[in-house]
Amino acid sequence: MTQLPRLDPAAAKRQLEERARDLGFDRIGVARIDIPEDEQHLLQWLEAGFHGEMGYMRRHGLMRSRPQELAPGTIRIISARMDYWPAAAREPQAVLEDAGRGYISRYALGRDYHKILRPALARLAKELAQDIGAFGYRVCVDSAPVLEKALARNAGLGWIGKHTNLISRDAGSWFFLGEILTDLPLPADEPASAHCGTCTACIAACPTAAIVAPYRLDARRCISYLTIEHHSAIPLELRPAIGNRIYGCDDCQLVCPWNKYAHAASHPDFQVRHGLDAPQLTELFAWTEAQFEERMRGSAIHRIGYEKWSRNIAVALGNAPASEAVVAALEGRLEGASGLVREHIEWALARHGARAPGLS
Ligand code: B12
Ligand code: SF4
Ligand code: SF4
Repeated sequence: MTQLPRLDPAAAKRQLEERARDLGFDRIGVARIDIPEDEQHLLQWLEAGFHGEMGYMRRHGLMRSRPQELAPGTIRIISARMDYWPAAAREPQAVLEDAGRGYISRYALGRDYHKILRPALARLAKELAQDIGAFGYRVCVDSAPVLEKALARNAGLGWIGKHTNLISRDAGSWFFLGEILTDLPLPADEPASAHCGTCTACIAACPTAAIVAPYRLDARRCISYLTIEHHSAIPLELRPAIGNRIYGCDDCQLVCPWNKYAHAASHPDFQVRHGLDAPQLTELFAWTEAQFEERMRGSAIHRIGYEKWSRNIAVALGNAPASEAVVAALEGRLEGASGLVREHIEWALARHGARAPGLS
């Protein structure tokens, strides 16, 4: 462990909170590292196969619930929240009900959050080191293999709701999480208490019944997984329920009563780009790969690539009201389509009573 002979842990924490606010974080907390119950839940979740094609979840093993194995010497987790709700975006329900438009989840309408949170956390750690002297740390956002929600709960940032997202009593759930794993002996916060009570609105609202029990998400049924993480064909039986959701899904959070306390994002980079809050499906489907690359640069959507993006839009077009424009948009992309995209286009055309040329 780093030697900091004159460290005043309480003063260091106050510095940290001040610096975090200045860097755009909406809340920060400090957790101890032990999460034995969450480790058990993670193991059961993997055992049930709920992770689907996300093989990295299994590969990272117990490092996910034991941060000290990921970064030796870690004794505290600094957990940070950044709100992303884009206030100026088109009203979500109106877009979900307009089947000719694509619905993109609120978190992905602006710039990729990894590009915002990671540098801000690295800067926070550097600035704190200037204040109190060098210390050991590692920055994590999302892809780093720690159980972020469990650690954030223990840092007092909120509780894990029945839909499995972290909720804060005074800020809802429209926020990202990031962490600094550290060897600093900072004073730990009290874990947040849970406030779902008897509510089950998220379970009832899920279009694909992915929340198989309170706090248990079968990712293989979740539209967020199907449209972002799943690489192969989307299971036929789930395609109709996906509706017009072409990247991620927000339904379980849209119905959560705690989100009336959510705050709008203050970071300008979370505001909508390229009209992605209510795009016409036929227009999106006409994008070439070069246009996708250019327009999605810097967006989280870029990570899924043109092929999966096209697969998702084909499903939404299959669920859109039949029209000549929809059929023409689908047929227009058949030539040169990969096997994966072609199969989804053929499915969509069949939904509209049309056939791909060459099919008997
Ligand atoms: C894998 C992953 C996914 C997967 C699986 C989601 C999941 N629930 O696990 C998929 C692709 C489906 C997904 C979707 C989304 N994700 Co995601 N995802 C992750 C990631 C990388 C790992 C999550 C994980 O460890 N899952 C493992 C399982 C075991 O955990 P769990 O389901 O949450 O279960 C916990 C509890 O519910 C409880 N539990 C489990 N079973 C049981 C049973 C009982 C009886 C009890 C009492 C408790 C209990 O213990 C578990 C451990 O704490 C994290 C980042 C990270 N590194 O943590 C982001 C993260 C969770 N995702 C995030 C977001 C924003 C989303 C979406 C909202 C995006 C979108 N709009 O499409 C959706 C939300 C879907 C949903 N309802 O959860 C944010 C959440 C922020 C927040 N406020 O909570 C995170 C933290 C990323 C970030 N850095 O901000 N995600
Ligand atoms: S994100 Fe959508 S599909 Fe996934 S659990 Fe929530 S409502 Fe269900
Ligand atoms: S909708 Fe209800 S049950 Fe679901 S997370 Fe929110 S408060 Fe909890």
